[in-house]
Amino acid sequence: MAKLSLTKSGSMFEPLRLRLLVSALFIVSSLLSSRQRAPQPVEPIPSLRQRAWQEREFIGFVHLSINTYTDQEWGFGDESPRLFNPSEFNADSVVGTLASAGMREVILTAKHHSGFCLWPSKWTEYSVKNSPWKNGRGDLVREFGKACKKFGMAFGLYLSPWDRNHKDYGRPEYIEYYINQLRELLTDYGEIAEVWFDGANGGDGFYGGMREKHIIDRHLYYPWQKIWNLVRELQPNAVIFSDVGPDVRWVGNENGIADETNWSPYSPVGEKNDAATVGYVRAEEATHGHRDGSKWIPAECDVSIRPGWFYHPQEDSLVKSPAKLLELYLKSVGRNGVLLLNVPLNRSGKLPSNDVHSLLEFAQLRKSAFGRDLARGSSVIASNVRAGIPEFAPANIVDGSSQTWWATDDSITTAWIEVLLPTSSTIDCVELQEPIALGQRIESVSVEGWIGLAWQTVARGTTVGYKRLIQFSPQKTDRIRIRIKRSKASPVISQMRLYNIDH
Ligand code: FUL
Repeated sequence: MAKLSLTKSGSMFEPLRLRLLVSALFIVSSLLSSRQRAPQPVEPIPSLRQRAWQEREFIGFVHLSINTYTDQEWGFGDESPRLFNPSEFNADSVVGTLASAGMREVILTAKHHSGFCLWPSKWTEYSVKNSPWKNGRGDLVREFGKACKKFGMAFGLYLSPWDRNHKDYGRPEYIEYYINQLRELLTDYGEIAEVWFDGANGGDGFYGGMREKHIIDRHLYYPWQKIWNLVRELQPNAVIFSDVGPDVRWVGNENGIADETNWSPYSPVGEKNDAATVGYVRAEEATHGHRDGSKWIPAECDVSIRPGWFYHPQEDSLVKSPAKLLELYLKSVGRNGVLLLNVPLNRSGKLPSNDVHSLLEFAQLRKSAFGRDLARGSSVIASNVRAGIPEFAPANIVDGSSQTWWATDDSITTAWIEVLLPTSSTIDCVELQEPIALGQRIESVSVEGWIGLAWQTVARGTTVGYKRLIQFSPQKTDRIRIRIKRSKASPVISQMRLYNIDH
């Protein structure tokens, strides 16, 4: 009986099952073939945490320490913690202002070279717990972390590897101390998005009263791999910054500027063309990265809004202007980098008013420069479309989404893509984006405008990467063509935007 009913029910549902099976096979095979149809990534490629970091684009750096009260840049390590008193500090007001300026992450100098800690570390007495601020009960790291959460900002920490206060600096005991502090910061303060390992290391200092010079072997003293493994273990989403990555590299200068050619692939090289490490790297190579670099280590372009990193009253008149900040933005974010702009807190723990003014005006300038994309609504044609299918259509570059792309067939490494604007417009800047999940591919482009009755080259550029802004003298036109002249593999573009920056 049982057998009979099985056969019976089997025969009843067989055509349906067959249909289901056929449609499932169809879905799986079309998914597979669309995956095969997509261009293969060109190694190296970014991790998810690196992509999230790059998309933040504009990061704030906040320098505050005892230096703020002693008018120093590098505290010696013997300055009294009693000097530290940012009595009007309000984290919401600081972080809120940085958020209004368009920053999406804030990195705080939890400990600078003097060794003074902005949180009450249980591993040292040289911290806020021995300062008059909040009667020794304050915790800057805690307050910044909470405010960042409130304003939807990522939160990063700078923990100086060099410590001019610690008696054991230069000995193995200090490494234990350093790791304990790192563990404390990465355990007790919620989600940390970036850890900043500075390259300045070793020299003279207080060192618990010895007042000596402690020189360390940069290759041997810090167990970097172990330190980075700890970051991975405690904060798997955090990017690690240093001269050699592993996630984010120093751009090689403190002017906030990447080279026009800027590869995220990078193979760090030591100063004498030997092995590189933190504090020992050929800085000039970091400014452009390497076409054939073996690791994906994009550039972070750090710069201060003032000459110094810490607050000095005599620099109140030397705050960078909004126009200067826009120039830096174009030379960092607009060159496949991330802009890390330092704004120091003053002695009362506030953002100085000139700096706030400049920051907010800079935000306005960006809005006016990039608020209107003249390419939206254009029709787009290209010399080649991958497999001739809509999934890779040229129109994807003006749809406002970086999830869709124009791609060509695999054999193609030179191509053009042309945008026909809805109306003739004055244009002085092109923005291009590659979907970096597929690696960095494009090496050389030119921008052409249909002017008079002919195509004219209005600008040339090299690498694109996550974002490239190419400026040129204003051109009135209704047709812009991007020529890809060289590419490591078939070019893929996710977005193209057109602006009139200098209107
Ligand atoms: C440098 C430090 O020595 C400066 O004081 C500052 O913190 C800057 C961001 O990094 O290496």
